Amino acid sequence: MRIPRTALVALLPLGLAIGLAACGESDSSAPNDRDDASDEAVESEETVEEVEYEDYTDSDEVLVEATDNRFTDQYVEVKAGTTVEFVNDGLNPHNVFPSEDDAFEPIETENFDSGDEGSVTFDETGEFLYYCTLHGTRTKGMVGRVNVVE
Ligand SMILES: [Cu+2]
Repeated sequence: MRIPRTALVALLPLGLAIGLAACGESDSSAPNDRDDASDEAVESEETVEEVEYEDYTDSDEVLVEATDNRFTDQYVEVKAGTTVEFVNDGLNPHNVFPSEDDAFEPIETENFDSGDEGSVTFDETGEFLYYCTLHGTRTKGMVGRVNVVE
């Protein structure tokens, strides 16, 4: 039985989500969630939609496949301390970057060509969004999430 985890996370200034290519832009105003309840996202923020996670909380190691151009399983729930292994089963190079800068150490393109593997260990709880910078934006396209629970 899996429990769908729902969480609204006010994540990114909208400009960042759209103007992704010019990364490195830093936070001029820290996001805060004072107005979560309203049905329209605050103009300057993007509300991240809820997703249903595959429950891997019984597994110590979880495999996520990158193919051309998606992650499978796209949404996984794991317990803190779990290592998520990413495998590039596609024909093209990909990468795995946190949507929120520095949330975890990225898997760089040069280390994630077809057939390559890379792993990320999630020690802290929380919802971690990630994406392939070659085939997605921080919130759309080739994206995925890891929800880390106790
Ligand atoms: Cu990709």
